[in-house]
Amino acid sequence: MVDCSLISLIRGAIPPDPPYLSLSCTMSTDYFLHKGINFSSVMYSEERLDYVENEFQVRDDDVFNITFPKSGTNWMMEILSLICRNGDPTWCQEVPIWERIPWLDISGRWQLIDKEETPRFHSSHLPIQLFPKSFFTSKAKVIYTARDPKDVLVSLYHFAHETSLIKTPNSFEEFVEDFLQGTVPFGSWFEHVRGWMSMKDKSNFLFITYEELKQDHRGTVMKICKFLGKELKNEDIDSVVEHSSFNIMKENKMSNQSLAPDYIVNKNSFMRKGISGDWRTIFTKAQEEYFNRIYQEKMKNLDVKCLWDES
Ligand code: PPS
Repeated sequence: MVDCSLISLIRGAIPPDPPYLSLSCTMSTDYFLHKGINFSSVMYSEERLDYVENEFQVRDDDVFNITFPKSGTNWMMEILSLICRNGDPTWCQEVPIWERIPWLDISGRWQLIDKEETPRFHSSHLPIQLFPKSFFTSKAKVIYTARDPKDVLVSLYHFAHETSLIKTPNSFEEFVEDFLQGTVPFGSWFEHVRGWMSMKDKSNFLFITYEELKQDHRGTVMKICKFLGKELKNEDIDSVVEHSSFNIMKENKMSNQSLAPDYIVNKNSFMRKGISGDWRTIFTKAQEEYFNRIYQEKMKNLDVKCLWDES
């Protein structure tokens, strides 16, 4: 059973500044290559990535919220925060999202994670091959959220114009190529999903899609509760669903990233549209066919059907 009261007490004692503030305030977008994958030097470092992979000690009752960027990470962070508190939104209204379910892989303020009492919740965009080695002999749980890659691409493309974490693309066409080649931060979406899906039959792994959350928000929240061994009353589940809705998160300054510095994300641009299928507004027919061809090639033999495969 998950009980997060201790975490919040401990976290409550820590000032709610974003992890980014402890980093150098540079606006330039630089990547460094770590084991063949691009990372933004604005918030990531070789030291931290090496530490996370080789030294970070995963505990059996840790829970990891893992995604490729722009797949619904913050949405899941909000859902998990609310589940922890039996649907009570106070924590979400008073503590920034990055303090509640902190990032494992980001440099700065990570001591917060290392010193916390259990159970600990972490967020991460890491591909499986860079994940802590100690995870693979633990019983820690992973919730992996995936999203239609064409929507991920479009969300990332817009985000790239609002942040110094991603190089601003010269054109959408160029960005499609970067995404398909896996030269965007965190590498190839295909490798990321394929890598994590190798865990799909394990009992400590839950695969969720953004589309599933959109289609059946309540049912998916219940599925997450079951996976975590957390029993919530009907009205508590209603509250989780209500307070993790797009509109409420968009208005909540603790959740909408408006407290983050502009070089991380321009004000009020993070909660952009929150819909499925936005790719249709920007992909040309030729780009769609090209993308689908590569998708089929790269995802063949993967025994998983997602809602977006039906569209
Ligand atoms: S990040 O920067 O990688 O951590 O971004 P991430 O949180 O993974 O994804 C951001 C996209 O998720 C949308 N979002 C939501 N959609 C629906 N409901 C809720 N509650 C919600 N919260 C965040 C957010 O708007 C981004 O998608 P786009 O398509 O850009 O709107």
